[in-house]
Amino acid sequence: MEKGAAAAEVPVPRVAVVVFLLKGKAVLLGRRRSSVGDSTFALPGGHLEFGESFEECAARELIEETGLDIDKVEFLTVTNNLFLKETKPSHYVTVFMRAVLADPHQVPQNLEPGKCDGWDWYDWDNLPKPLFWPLQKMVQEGFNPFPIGSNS
Ligand code: IPR
Ligand code: MG
Repeated sequence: MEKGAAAAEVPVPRVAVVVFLLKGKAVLLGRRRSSVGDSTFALPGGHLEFGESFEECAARELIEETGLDIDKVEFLTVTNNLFLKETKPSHYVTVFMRAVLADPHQVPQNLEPGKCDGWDWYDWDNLPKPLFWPLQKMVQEGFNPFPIGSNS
């Protein structure tokens, strides 16, 4: 096999940026339609593109997937996730950001209906099931995306 062809078949880790979009005590979640995490509730976000900052990626993904303009975008944490049993085995380094709506009156739209059943706000104390497992793991470990001192 040619060197180039062999290299093309080697799977590589990818970078994803996802966003805890906070509204009062709630976060925005949508049920995924994907070869990874299908039918589980997950945060908006997606693949980091060449040259992007995490903040730029977060803002672009939110516009593309929900039509929402976001503000106060901040880095929270990063996880290393292997999805080896999924339909499409993959490996993602996932960067978790938080943000708020630029205009609190905005309503999320489902702009990528092939990838998501729809977006809605869910109270942090009453999250839907099943959550996408990397998010579920964070919740189980006590992760809280809200700023310290907020009323969540
Ligand atoms: P896109 O870029 O399609 O929004 O990606 P995604 O939402 O499938 O996210 C990919 C990373 C996940 C699987 C952690
Ligand atoms: Mg996405």
